[in-house]
Amino acid sequence: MSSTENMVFHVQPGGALKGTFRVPGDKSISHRSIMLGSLAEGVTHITGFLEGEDSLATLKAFRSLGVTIEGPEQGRVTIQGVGMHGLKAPQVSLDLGNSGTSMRLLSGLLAGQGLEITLVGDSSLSGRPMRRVTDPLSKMGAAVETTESGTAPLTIHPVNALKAIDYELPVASAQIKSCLLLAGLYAEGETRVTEPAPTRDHTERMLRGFGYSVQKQDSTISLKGGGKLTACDIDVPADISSAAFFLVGASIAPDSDIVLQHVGINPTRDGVITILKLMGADIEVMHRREVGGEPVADLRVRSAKLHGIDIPEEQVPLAIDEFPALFVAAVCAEGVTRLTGAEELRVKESDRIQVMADGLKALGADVTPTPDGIVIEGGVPLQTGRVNSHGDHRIAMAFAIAALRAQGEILIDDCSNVNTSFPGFTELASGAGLVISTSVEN
Ligand code: SPQ
Repeated sequence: MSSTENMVFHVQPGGALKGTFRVPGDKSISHRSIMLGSLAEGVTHITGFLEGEDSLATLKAFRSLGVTIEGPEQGRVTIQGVGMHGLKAPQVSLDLGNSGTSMRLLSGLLAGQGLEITLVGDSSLSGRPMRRVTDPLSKMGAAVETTESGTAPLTIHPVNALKAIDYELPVASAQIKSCLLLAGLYAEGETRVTEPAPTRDHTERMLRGFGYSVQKQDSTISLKGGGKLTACDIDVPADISSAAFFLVGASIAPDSDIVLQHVGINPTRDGVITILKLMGADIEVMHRREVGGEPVADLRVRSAKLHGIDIPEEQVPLAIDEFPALFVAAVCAEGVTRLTGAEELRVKESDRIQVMADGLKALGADVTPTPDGIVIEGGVPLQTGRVNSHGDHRIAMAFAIAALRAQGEILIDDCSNVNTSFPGFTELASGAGLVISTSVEN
């Protein structure tokens, strides 16, 4: 498909979700597995790797940096680690597509390599704020250049050495934290990062899995530079952010009953379960286990009568990517749902507050965006209509599941980026009971 073509989802109203299935691998963990496997000594074997465009962009970037990577084949990837200092200068710019995680984490990981490297992205990624990483990196002695407006392309210039810093994150962001910890691997001294609220901790967990010592005291995470990573095997669980569409879909569609297998339920990612349960959802967490340092479970979800809530602010970073789906749950709930403290949603792949509010209004819902959240008056039936996802994968999938409770067909424009995080979404959703088809318009 060319970038000028429009992939449209056509979703028929109603239906129920049924069955037992596994959604694709966790995007955040897949990115990190390639990054740390590449820098490790020895061979890393990954299973359950997400074969989506975002994690593939990270994989291709490391190939361009001289790492031999086999796969992915049915989620299996083998990395011949080059060690902490084995990366080579790429011949071309590294194209990270739509992936904020790739760009922000790589800017830190590459800042101390002594190589000249340019990172580029698509139009959405080129509009997202990058000074949040380049400012603290420059305090470490890195030379990472942005455009005048603080966006990509980013050019990383070689520097002699990085020095550790003690940094308080101005926003709760796992990408800034991870960027600085990865730069800290190459810094002299102890890098310390303090978070205003807990954010996903996959980088810390995986560094420990590769044998690197990472300390955590209260809200401060620290590590010393100059160590090494030792290859290991990684089993990537199913992505709770992809599971979220089915958690919401099965909750709102009458007569639904599904089991989502092997879902990562890391406590820094499980806000969607907490919030849906507060709204009255029927979610059973079964067979809890730990796989490679990450908690995993099967989730049984049955339809339930949801009610509106004030979403606790401490849950916001723990559910940050699940709000497009949660807004759909709130529209189908009785009463008012209020979200506050979520201004970060405005700087994702799209402005997720505005784009969701525009689309939900077009479908007849009663929603009012606010600077840091939204107020949703639930219980107003969704009508037929056409909405625009603005190339944001999570918006496209949220509107697709909204059709389960709509009174007519929903058409969704600009859906090709669903492949960034959830390849095979339409097939899997159809198998579960959503009546969805696609067309391509010029
Ligand atoms: O990678 P990208 O584009 O930033 O992806 C998103 C998503 O919805 O898939 C955000 F738009 O997830 C981020 C998430 O919001 C992935 C992530 C990570 O893997 O560290 C952390 C979060 O971002 P942030 O800015 O809050 O740190």
